[in-house]
Amino acid sequence: MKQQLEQIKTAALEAIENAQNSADCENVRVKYLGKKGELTAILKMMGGLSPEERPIMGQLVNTAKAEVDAALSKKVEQMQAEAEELKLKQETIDITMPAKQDKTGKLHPLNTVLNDMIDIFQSMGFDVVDGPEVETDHYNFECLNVPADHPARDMQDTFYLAENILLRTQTSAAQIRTMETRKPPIRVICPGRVFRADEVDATHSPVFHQIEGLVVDKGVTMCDLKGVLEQFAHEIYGPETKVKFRPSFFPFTEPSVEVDVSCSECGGKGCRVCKGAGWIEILGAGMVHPNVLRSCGIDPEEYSGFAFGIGLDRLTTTRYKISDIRLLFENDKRFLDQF
Ligand code: 2U9
Repeated sequence: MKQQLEQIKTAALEAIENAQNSADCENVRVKYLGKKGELTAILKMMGGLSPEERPIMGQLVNTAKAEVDAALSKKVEQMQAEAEELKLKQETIDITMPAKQDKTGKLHPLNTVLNDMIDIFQSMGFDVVDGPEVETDHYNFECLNVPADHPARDMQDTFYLAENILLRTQTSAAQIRTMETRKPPIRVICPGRVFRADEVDATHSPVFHQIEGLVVDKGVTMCDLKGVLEQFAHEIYGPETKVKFRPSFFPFTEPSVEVDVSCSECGGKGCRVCKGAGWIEILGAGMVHPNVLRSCGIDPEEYSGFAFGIGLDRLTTTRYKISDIRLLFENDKRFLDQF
């Protein structure tokens, strides 16, 4: 029986030595130490031994069982350690690898130019106001002294949504609303999208962007208008830029002017950018028409004001030498990534 015990123990230790994985170890445990295992079975055979032999044999079997159990535990621990080491090796991070570039968003060129313009006007004391894109005929045209037979009020030029409801053609309506709710002194700019039923081409889009400005106070004159707009032109194009005021006409301002700046590309000599003129038109402006002040409940005998309108898209295309205005609206990442 002793010999049989020795054989079982040797076989068990050999099986443990040869185990390749945890399933093999479990099979060895069941085969030798389990309820019906070989070492358990040998204990049951001890009934045939003499009372003197029984405790000796019992001790031998228990020692053998403990030896197999310890070898098995050691093997399992060793396998777990090996698996852990392999896992760590596979998960090793190479800290010398270059990091993945994080993709961050960028400002659209229109927003960059708009932010610059807002900074300039805010530094001169202007507030930024907002207004609805869907407007009434009253706020968009009537209050601005645009007569009923003016071509701008034609269905061909304005997007009407219903009778007397339209997509604003300029941001002036927001300034009309400001004059209704605030008392002078008023100094506001209103940036936003505007809509006109234009044919689409490289320089025209039915949706474009404006910044309009309005100043109303006692004693505001054309000198104030010139001072503010010259300051604006010098901040945007540089202090050496020449600024020219040409007489013009708008229904909402009287007198009205259009403002040109000397071409920053050629310094005024004439080039492809300014189409040989040496000047680039940047905005329209004028003294607010007395009828416009009156329509908002402001007495033109007591107050006066000036207003201006700047096309943001043209300012952006000339600054960045963008050849086609449509690129500003297409959101092509290849185009936008260049700014
Ligand atoms: C009020 C009264 C008057 C705003 C003005 C212009 C002249 C002008 C154009 C510039 C380029 C439109 O986007 S554009 O095509 N605008 O020439 N805008 S005066 O006059 C106002 C505004 C508000 C209450």
